[in-house]
Amino acid sequence: MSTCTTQTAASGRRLDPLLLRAEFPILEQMVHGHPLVYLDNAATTQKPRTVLEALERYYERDNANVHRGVHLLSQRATDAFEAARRKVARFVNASPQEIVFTRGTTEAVNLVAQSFGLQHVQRGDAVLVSHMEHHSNIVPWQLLCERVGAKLLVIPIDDRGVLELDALDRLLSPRVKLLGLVHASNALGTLNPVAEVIRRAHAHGIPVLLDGAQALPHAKVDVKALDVDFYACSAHKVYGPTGIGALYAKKQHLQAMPPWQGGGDMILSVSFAGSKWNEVPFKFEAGTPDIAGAIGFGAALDWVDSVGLGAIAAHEAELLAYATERVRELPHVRLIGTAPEKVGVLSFVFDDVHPHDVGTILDQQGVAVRTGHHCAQPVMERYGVPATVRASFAAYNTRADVDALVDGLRAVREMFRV
Ligand code: 7TS
Repeated sequence: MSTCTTQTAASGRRLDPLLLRAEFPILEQMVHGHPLVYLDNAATTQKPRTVLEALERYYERDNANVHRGVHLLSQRATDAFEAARRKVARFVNASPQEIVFTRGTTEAVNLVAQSFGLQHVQRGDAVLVSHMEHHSNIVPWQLLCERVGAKLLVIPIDDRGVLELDALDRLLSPRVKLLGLVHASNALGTLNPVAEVIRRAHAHGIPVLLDGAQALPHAKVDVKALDVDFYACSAHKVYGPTGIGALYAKKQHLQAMPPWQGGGDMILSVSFAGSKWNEVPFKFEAGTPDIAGAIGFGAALDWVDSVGLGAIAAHEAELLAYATERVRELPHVRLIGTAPEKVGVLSFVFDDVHPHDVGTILDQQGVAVRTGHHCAQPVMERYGVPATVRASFAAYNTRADVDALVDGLRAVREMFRV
């Protein structure tokens, strides 16, 4: 591993996945008569008891609207909500004013496209993304480009799923007004050399947005060291609740950007002659936010801190290496995504069995994997497949989970033997 600030950090601590499992009530259940083996963590992770308790405690004791009441419950709700913002900020080394709560990564990217994008991208300009983006870092830019008459340019990837940096250099030009890049690919697992990409883009004065949905749970993110302009993430991929996430943006960007949604909380004053915007980050948080969700997000980051991100990353790297080796041994299997730097995502296809059939047979054995295009259809098109089977790992997975996956895949092979 390199010493890059965003690489999976080496850690002296080791985690015990069996101890951690006990903190996740959902993992105790049986599925189709088998103990649940949950390997769909890139879609969403399960939630530890501390997160579930934080949600329950909020609704049982503190529920009230934030930023507006003088009464005690409203003050407690506001304090907890703002404490969660400070936790998110600390987790990525930002200041709390630079953290906007959103519904998740998707909404964070849309916010940047519709506010910063509309302000900076004009007819004849370009937005640059990579060939390994999730749809949520493609479609918002397509909508913007169609609206203003700009072009979407694409950085190619090689057969392993590694970003082609030489091609990036050729694509960087004064026309490009923003570069959007996935930090870790959900379909391939590739962990991109984001510090280097940001350095090259900034040398041309081009701001960079990173889609951190898959990186935040696995790699140390330091927005200051990266000097990244925008960082989008979702709580539910990092052991937190669904429907909440965050956008980090440099303060000077947030201050210069126009609001993208209007309503309560985002204003200082309103009159029919005109309105004045609230200070950042509230300017971008119109309406009652997902207060419980934000508090749950904070609790999830506390949980990750208590286990240690470095220990989680090291554990997942071990599982990925073991799973890669075992799945490779199976006949007629092709791995999709073999980059040297990866997070815990193993995508593959069988030559002769459709991924959906594989997924259905695995489910019958209690093994939950994702099959499909993973909202990354350009990646599927790049490898000439309609879909892949994807196993993705989290802190609570074990080698026994990988063995159950491989046993299930052997059963698939048996069934489809010709
Ligand atoms: N970006 C990446 C890289 C993702 O993996 C996802 C979700 C998103 C953005 C969108 O996140 P959201 O929280 O706003 O929905 N990825 C997946 C997946 O791989 N399977 O289900 C959702």
